[in-house]
Amino acid sequence: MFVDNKIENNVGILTIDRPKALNAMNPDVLWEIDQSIKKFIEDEDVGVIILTGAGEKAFIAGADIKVMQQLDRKGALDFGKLGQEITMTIEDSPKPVIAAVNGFALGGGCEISLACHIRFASENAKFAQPEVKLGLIPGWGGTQRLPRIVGKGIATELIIGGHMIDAQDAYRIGLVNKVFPLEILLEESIKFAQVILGNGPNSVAESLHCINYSAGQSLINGLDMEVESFSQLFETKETNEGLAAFVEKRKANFRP
Ligand code: DAK
Repeated sequence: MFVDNKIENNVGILTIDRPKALNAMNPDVLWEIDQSIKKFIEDEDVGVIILTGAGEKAFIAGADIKVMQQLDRKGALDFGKLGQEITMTIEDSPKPVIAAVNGFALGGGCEISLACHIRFASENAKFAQPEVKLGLIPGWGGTQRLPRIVGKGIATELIIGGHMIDAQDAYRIGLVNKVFPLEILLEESIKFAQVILGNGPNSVAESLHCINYSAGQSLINGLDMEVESFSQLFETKETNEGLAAFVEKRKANFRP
């Protein structure tokens, strides 16, 4: 087993644990991540998912280079599709997924973090899309998601330079939301997860949906999607509860 899953107070914590290869992803690791994320999405006890790496050195040091060395074109296509499917499952998750990046997030590891809705990093975290150094290109969405997050110019520099940046630089360019000392990274990620859990689950899911799918849409189409999501919420108990709680001067109870 390369992935450890636990649920603490409605937060599903998925820890990638393959220390001898700095949590690099071989097909087994990828498959376990895929299954674990899907289970957390289906589990009613889970409202927010945190993805992190075991140990103090790596979040995920990328796809397993030794495995990639054995791939032919067909194998690369299958491996690439599995990775892309996982990043889509994460990005499309109606439950927020937080990457708690606790060390190296390289190549496919950086791409997994890019698919998460929020990235928190430890002070020792390092990010790179180093594929060009291996004669590759990012293949799990790096060329698509990185420019959307940090802008085309910076993303291009990172992808064709292949160099590593530290957590502070990642923060400066907007790649990570916050930086914490390693010892409190998970604790702070859980704290933010608890903030989200206090909010309406449907409102959170609809927000994620609108934010994700506004990219590439015209403003008019994006606004149409937003107003549709907004109005749908008026058929839910959650919205009744949220509005009533304000009027009655009490805290909303979205998860009775
Ligand atoms: N794969 C396999 N093993 C890895 C690994 C990786 N990505 N990263 C580290 N390891 C292993 C090392 O080989 C070493 O194992 P032993 O030699 O002891 O057996 C062990 O982890 C410890 O690593 P080091 O001894 O190198 O540790 P250092 O502290 O000296 O250096 C490092 C840490 C992270 C700087 C270094 O290990 C490193 O540069 N690792 C490679 C990082 C990298 O280039 N990652 C990106 C991989 S490319 C696709 C789509 C996407 C992708 C692929 C295909 N398709 C569409 C088909 C994704 C591509 C990538 O992710």
